Amino acid sequence: MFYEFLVPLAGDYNVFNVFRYITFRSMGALITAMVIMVVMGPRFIAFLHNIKCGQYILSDVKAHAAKAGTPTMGGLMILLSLVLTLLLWADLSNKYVWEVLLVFVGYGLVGFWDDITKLRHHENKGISPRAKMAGLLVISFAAMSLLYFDPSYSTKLAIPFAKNVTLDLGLLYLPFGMLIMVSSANAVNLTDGLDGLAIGPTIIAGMVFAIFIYITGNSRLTEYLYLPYIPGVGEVTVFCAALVGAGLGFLWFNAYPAQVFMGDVGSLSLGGTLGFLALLCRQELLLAVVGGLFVVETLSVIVQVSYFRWTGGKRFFRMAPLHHHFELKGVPESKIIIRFWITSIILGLVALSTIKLR
Ligand code: 57M
Repeated sequence: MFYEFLVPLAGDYNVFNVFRYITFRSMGALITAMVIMVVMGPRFIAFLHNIKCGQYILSDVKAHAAKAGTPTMGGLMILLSLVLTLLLWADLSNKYVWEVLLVFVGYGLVGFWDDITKLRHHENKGISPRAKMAGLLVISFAAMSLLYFDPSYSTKLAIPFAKNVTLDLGLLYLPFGMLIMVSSANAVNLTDGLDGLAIGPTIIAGMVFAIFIYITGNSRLTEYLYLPYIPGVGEVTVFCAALVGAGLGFLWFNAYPAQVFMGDVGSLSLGGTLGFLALLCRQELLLAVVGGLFVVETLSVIVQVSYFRWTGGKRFFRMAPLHHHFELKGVPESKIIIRFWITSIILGLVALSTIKLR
């Protein structure tokens, strides 16, 4: 909105020229999203309490019993603050802004449907896995079709650390992209089991993608850095910045001991969107590094389930996903969270180091 209303005034008042710059609007978006969250948070959490959105706690990990009744569906706040911020700061004529919103809101609605169903049943039983997957696939298909038929996009995968090596997937790029989005959403969902554990790495990934996306939309930088140039995609930096701001604002309340959980409405929307951001800046494989922590958590479940089947009932970890293993070993929750964040920061830096290393 600022872009549409204030940039035309730049001819008469030079000062409004700053609203042209993606960097300026991104900073504005980050601060706006964070302020909306911090101001709205206490009222929204009280509202969730009032409408009895308390989390049902499974009894497997004893330390979690004290968390019973903590309101969930805090992801709705992230959704609201991000959409409002984008309407204020983004160039609304940019198609990529609407595409990323489609994934973010679409995945959020599927998560919301699951959360509401769990609350209605007063236990942890949400919609069927099949219905959930169908919802996520429909949205992923719509988003991937938009990319696939976009002349600015190619179906060639960039290989991290390699300058001239690409892998052309052709029509397979469509299901590949859908797989990336759905896996990323599920990986963030699995990780969301300790206070601040999912939102911390999401904020870091948001920062890393803000940099990659800004570069991808800038012809001079892409030429210098041998990265793919996609005109117009740079505007999504404003979305990434709003994501970081809303994430920080959510962490304000989700930090240990949490006053609110994000629910599936938060974990699915954030996870699916991280996958789509990787597709938008053509760094699909690098997502495994940026979101390395989510990958490790998911792998721990795969190892646990496979080992259990293979050995006829033995466990590899005390419990999966990995954070539960450390909890059951007696590591305090806040220590696990901060160590996982440290790991994420290092992985984010490794991902950034690939910018020049190609
Ligand atoms: C979501 N949800 C949390 C909260 C959050 C296949 C299997 C590995 C699936 C997995 C699973 O169900 N994962 C999905 C995990 C839950 O959090 C809610 O869910 C939302 C995210 N979807 O926003 O609303 C609990 O997590 C805790 N929490 C916090 N702070 C937060 O900020 O403390 C969440 C957010 C909350 C709260 O206690 O109630 C969850 O863990 O349920 N299943 C598991 O993760 C289970 N693992 C398991 O069964 N492992 C087995 C096999 C299958 C691999 C094994 O190791 O043998 C664990 N789930 C629970 N307890 N609750 C087991 C221990």
